[in-house]
Amino acid sequence: MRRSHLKHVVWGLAALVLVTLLSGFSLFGGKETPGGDASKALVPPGKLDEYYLFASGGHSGQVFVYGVPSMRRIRTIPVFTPDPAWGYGYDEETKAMLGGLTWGDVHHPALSETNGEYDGRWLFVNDNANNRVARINLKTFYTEQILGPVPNIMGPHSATFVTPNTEYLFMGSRFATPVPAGTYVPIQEFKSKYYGVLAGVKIDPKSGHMELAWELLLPPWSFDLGDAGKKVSDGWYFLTTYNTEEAYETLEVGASARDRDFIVMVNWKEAEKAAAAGKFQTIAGAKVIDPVKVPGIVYLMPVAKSPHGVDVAPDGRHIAAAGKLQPTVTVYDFEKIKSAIEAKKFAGEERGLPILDYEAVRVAEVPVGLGPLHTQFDDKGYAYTSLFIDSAIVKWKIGEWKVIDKVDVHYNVGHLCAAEGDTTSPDGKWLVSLNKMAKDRFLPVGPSHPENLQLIDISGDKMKLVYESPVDPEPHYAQMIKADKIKPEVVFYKDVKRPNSVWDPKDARVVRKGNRVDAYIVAIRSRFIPDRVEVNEGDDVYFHLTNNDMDQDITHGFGIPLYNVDMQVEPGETKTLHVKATKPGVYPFYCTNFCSALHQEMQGWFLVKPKK
Ligand code: CUK
Ligand code: CUA
Repeated sequence: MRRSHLKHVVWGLAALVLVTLLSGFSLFGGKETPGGDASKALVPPGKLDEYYLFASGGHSGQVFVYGVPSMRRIRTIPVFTPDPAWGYGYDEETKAMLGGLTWGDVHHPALSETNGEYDGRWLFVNDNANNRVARINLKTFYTEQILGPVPNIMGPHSATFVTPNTEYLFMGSRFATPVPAGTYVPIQEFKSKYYGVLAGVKIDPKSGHMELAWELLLPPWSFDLGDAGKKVSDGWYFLTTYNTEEAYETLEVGASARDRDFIVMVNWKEAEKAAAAGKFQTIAGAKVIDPVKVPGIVYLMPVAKSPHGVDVAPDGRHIAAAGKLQPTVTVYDFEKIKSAIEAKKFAGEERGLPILDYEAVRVAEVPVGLGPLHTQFDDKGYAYTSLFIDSAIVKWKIGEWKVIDKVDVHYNVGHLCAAEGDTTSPDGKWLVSLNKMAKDRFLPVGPSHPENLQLIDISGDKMKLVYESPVDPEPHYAQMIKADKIKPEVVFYKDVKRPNSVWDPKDARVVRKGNRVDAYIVAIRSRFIPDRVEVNEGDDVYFHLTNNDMDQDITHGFGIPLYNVDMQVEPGETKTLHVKATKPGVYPFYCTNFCSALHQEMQGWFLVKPKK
């Protein structure tokens, strides 16, 4: 056996052992579980929390909103999944936004930023399943836009991490596929005809509107996590990769064979210029740039095999890549990266993309422990890294590169989230550990346990576990923003020009045009006006409901039994619900959201006359 072969076998075996460890949750259960100092999390009734925590809901397709430090769950925001509690996906507007898809896989929420600080305007999230991103308006906590499915990209896991002035968010593909999506190419041609893609999504600074600007055609690697540069590294985007082996079978071994993968660095300002200069081919309507043909956009930095998180420190200068299969965090210095690029200090290339010399750009390999995944930062120059296998969080200092504190979490932490943690000035104070397993921490609810959000006080020298909160599947990442930065609306704007609104009961009406019936209905405690809509079997019926109770928290619902519809209309809002009157009979429509002492009386009749 040739030596290089032997080396591969050894690495393959080592990888297999690590992979087994990674998936061996049960090996690490049952450790002593000290309680926390819950008094620090106490927010007395009637008092408000200091921070909002926005946690992704994973394959629930939702976003969960918590208050910190109480860890009280305040709201669930439906994004990619219909939710009758909000009528989301039932009324015409949100139904169109979902485009027939009924789930999504939300991994990484990103708060909008101005000058590298959260500005409290929007929250962006990705859908790893259906190649989409969404924007939530933090004035209303409504999902306002869903962009996608974005062409050519498959599984945008490494999204949504916004740039310091919310110019862009990026979607990097986790799954290499032929392009455009929908193209069939035999899997044996994976290396030559499958691609990874990074999409640059431009965000309108005023409206937050997202638009696909350009894409980069990349090798068939898996792009895992990303982070935007800031301060000195502003203008760059960093991505971790795995499977630079380009394996397409038994990935758990095949994608872990090499001892090095890459951090991919993208100069998005150069990509923007290339798109403007027409240096692209159009694929499925997208401007696709080949970075091999347009140098200066993409560089590679060697990193220990199969890294997971990549996180840019508040100084913008230090970039931390967590090892996943190696017990270290590799830290790069952007000043060195810049010099290396300027001096063209390359250590060869891979697939035509220049590789920076590892020794020239790396400043430290911090020995942190087993299964490092993600890193967050505080206000004092400390970094906090989650250790999935060790079920712990370690604290280390930038510049000293050694662990100075460690706290157990319960159990198997994925991401962690520090107060204002992705900004240029984190707050310190609080850290939330997003644990994948809860096992013995809560009353059992069957074979599956909830996930566990654990609150850790990071204000002192020692990290202290304070509190914990169960959560439904499945937060991957979260961001925590100072509560006073968000100023939600009290009621919706009473827009008298809105075409389908009716503000005066005397304008309420039912209008027929052929087979189409439009019912313009006013909801006001505790009536629907009109309260009778009579149609013929087969009609297309549009219920336009305006909530004229301009009083906060007075929501009216509108549900029709057996027609499988429910919408929710907030004060000042008008929404439209369509039903095809396929079932003859008498169907009471009723208010589904408790609104007054006479809520039960808030009812009307949907009368469907049978065809003769
Ligand atoms: S993550 Cu998506 S697999 Cu570590 Cu950002 Cu959980
Ligand atoms: Cu309106 Cu209940």
